[in-house]
Amino acid sequence: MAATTTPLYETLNESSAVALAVKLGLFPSKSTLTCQEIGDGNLNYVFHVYDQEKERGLIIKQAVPYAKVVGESWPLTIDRARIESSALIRQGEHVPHLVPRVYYSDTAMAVTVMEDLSHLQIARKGLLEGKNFPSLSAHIGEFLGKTLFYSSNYALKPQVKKQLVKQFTNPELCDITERLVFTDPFFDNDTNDFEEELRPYAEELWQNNSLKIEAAKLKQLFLTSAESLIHGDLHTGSIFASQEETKVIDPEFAFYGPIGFDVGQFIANLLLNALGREEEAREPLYEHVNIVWDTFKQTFSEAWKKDCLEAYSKIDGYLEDTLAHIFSDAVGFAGCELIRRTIGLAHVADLDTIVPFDKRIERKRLALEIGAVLVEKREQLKTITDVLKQFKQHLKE
Ligand code: SR1
Ligand code: MG
Repeated sequence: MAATTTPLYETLNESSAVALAVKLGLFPSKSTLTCQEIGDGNLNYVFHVYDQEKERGLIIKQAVPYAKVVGESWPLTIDRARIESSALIRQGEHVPHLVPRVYYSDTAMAVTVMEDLSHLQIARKGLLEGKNFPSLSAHIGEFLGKTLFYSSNYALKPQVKKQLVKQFTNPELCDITERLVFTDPFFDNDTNDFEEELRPYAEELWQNNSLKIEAAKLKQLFLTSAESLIHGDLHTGSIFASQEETKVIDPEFAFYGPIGFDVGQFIANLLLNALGREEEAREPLYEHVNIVWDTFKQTFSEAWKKDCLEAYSKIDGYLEDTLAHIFSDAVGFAGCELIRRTIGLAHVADLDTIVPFDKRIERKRLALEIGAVLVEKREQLKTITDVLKQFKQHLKE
């Protein structure tokens, strides 16, 4: 059974998507428009409407009242469309060059009409083709530094921030992450999905109580730490990129959560891509990991020095202490992401397309091993160099 919608909700198809774009005055009525459903994500429909003559397009995204990846048996709130368009608008206030422009949104229809980014490529696809997107990590570092700082208590009056926490309460999408990232992969749960050859390693992980306690602590942080308006699903499939441009899309999982979550998920997805590559091709990914952390740290610190409202902000050591806790959280969250993308429900092509099969299993085994180290040793790993050292060491053994 699908989630609740109102009578104003109607599922779009290619012709009603075109009609909507014309009705909204986004194209003149006589335009020669084409439309294609291009959604390849797990949850929504995405229509690309294109004016052949003017060579101009736009995107109409619609949330359906269930998870598309599973079907109507998995009801899912369409409120995620409201969350997504509001998050894009807020992010656009701080990093307009790094998110798509929103032209229109309608909560009842669960529709967001936004900038056409089809001149760009999904970063995961490009990375899999061996592209390195030189600007990617500096852009994402800036995105993280600005969006996370300016939505936090460091930059906002407590009353304003509390209102935002309410506006961005997103229980159903958070529940997906709580289960698929933080719970199911750590237990022998039916939602898990992995090759039989990985079972001994999965079982080892399920029997590792100290790892499970650390995973439980990270889950608690995700459940309770309302630090900033986070993207909530910042993997490389949520990013469009080219050599020069980067746009972060799909913030339907956005809510007030721990700052380290977005940072950790992005780093983990870079590492997942590195795991699919041969040694000589991994360096650009390591550079991205270094750059994203350094740029995040620098952007966040500059914003803090310029705009921090907190009375304690100028106390020596407070900023450094804040960055240190964000870092260890991010390392732990990165570990959870490595584990869940290997044995959980939602996989990544970076691992699943590794050939031959034996190599795939070996790299997945390493993903589990490294993931567990990042979760368990997150407090000991003090710098991004320490994290990369661990990663490289495991790949060599
Ligand atoms: C049912 S949704 C599965 C995954 O896809 C999304 O992009 C999130 O990563 C979620 O965990
Ligand atoms: Mg998504």
